[in-house]
Amino acid sequence: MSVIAAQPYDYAFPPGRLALIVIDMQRDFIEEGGFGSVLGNDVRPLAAIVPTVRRLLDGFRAASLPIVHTREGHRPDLADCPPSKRTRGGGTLKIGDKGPMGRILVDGEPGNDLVPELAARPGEAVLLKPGKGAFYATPLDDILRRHNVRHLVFAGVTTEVCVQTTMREANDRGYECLLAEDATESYFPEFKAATLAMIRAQGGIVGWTAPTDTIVEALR
Ligand code: TIU
Repeated sequence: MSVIAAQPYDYAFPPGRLALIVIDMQRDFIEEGGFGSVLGNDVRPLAAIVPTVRRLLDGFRAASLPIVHTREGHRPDLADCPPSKRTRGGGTLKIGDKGPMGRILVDGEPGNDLVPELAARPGEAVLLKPGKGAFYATPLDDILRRHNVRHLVFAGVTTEVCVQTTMREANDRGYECLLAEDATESYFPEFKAATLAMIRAQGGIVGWTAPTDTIVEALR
């Protein structure tokens, strides 16, 4: 087994059998002028992790390991968007409405694209996910089974919403989950800190956390 120094203890994985899941690094959550910033969030902390996520991606690319990107979004007809999700918040801008970067959280719109620095390369899967968790209503589990991996590294946004939800879904499906601490971010720093703490509490009840450099070094 290969080993990565992590919290709450070393993370072990079979060499060559590790996949990277990059959650929702889409323009609407990360770029100034997108949906996230229009809602009043400060997107700068999220934009700041882009180079770190890129280092992680490049480490997995150099090691020829599987990579899956996700985008939170819906079909243009919104058939996969429950009304409860569309109306939540009661604001004027709803999913499917015209936002600053096209229709909000709709597949094919500019705001739903991954930020250009983190664009997928040929051979990397990009999944459209209608939920917060990336296993719900997507072929993620099938893709990972086809790659024969049970060990997953996570990056992306936001730590406590889509990243944590996906890690919990993966954990319940028997995957061993490692979160790259500095390749994930939240609009709320206290939520990120709490999420890292709760993932590794109780002996790693959801999984492990480690810095990106430590993970990339272990892939070499
Ligand atoms: N990707 C993701 O986390 N979607 C969200 O809706 N996050 C929020 O923090 N709102």
